[in-house]
Order: sequence, then C-alpha cells, then structure tokens
Amino acid sequence: MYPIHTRIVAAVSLALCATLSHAADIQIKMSDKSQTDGVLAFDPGFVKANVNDTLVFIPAGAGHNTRSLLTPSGAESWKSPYDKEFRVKLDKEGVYLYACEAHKRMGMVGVVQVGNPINLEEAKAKAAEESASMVLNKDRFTKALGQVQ
Ligand SMILES: [Cu+2]
Repeated sequence: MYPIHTRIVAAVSLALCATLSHAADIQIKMSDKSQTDGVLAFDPGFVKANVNDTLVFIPAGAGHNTRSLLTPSGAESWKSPYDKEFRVKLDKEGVYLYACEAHKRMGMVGVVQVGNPINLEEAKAKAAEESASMVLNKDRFTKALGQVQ
C-alpha cells in the first residue's frame, strides 16, 4: 500500500487532469502559403475557441511572428518572437485580432472568437482601420469576421 500522502497527491492530480481535459490546444500555422487562403497566412485564419483553450502558433515558414491587435477587455495582449512556437491562453471571452508584424500590410492577420463575441463592433472597427493600410489580402479580416457567430 502507498503511504497516505502519495494517495492524496494521486487523487488530486487525477481531479486536476479531469478539469483540464476540457481545455483544448488549437494549432495555428504561420505559413508562407496556406492550403486554403493564399500567400502569407495564418492557417486557419479564423478559429472559434472556448474560454481556457490555448492557441499554439507554429512556424511553418521563416520570418513570421504573432502580435495581438485587439483583445477583449481584461485579456492580455501578446507579442511573440519570430520563428518560434508560441502559446496564448484564452481566458476572456470575446473577439481577438492579431497579425504577423512583418506581413501585416500583406494581410497576414487572423481572428479568434472565444465564447460570445461581446466586442464584435469594436473588432469590426479596428479591422476596418487596419485593413485600410493593407496592400494584399485586404479582405482577410472581413472574411474571418464574417464567420463569427
Ligand atoms: Cu509573416
């Protein structure tokens, strides 16, 4: 028989695993060319997530990063190093906009919806402002935001 404290630790670990198993990792590739969306793209460019899920940005080409452009009230902004896998925990509901800093003007941007899109109007306004300075893929934000529901 294991000592009592070992059994308690095991029981607590098990309970913790059961809780955490509801949270998912959602992979987003930072691509030179996406299968579905053309050159210089986050793939997928739109994801719908639940609170406590984690985005995992994965380099699938060189010279990309991810930086938030808009996050819901109370959520932390982020800025990743270039060419590194990067994780973003989503702990507030709402709409998130982000871009690759090197290729924002080429429309290398993405949208995440977490739970209810409580700040959708604000996100649309910010997306329109950012899209105005893009020279390529100008409709990416509009297309991604069109999938919010
Ligand atoms: Cu890039």
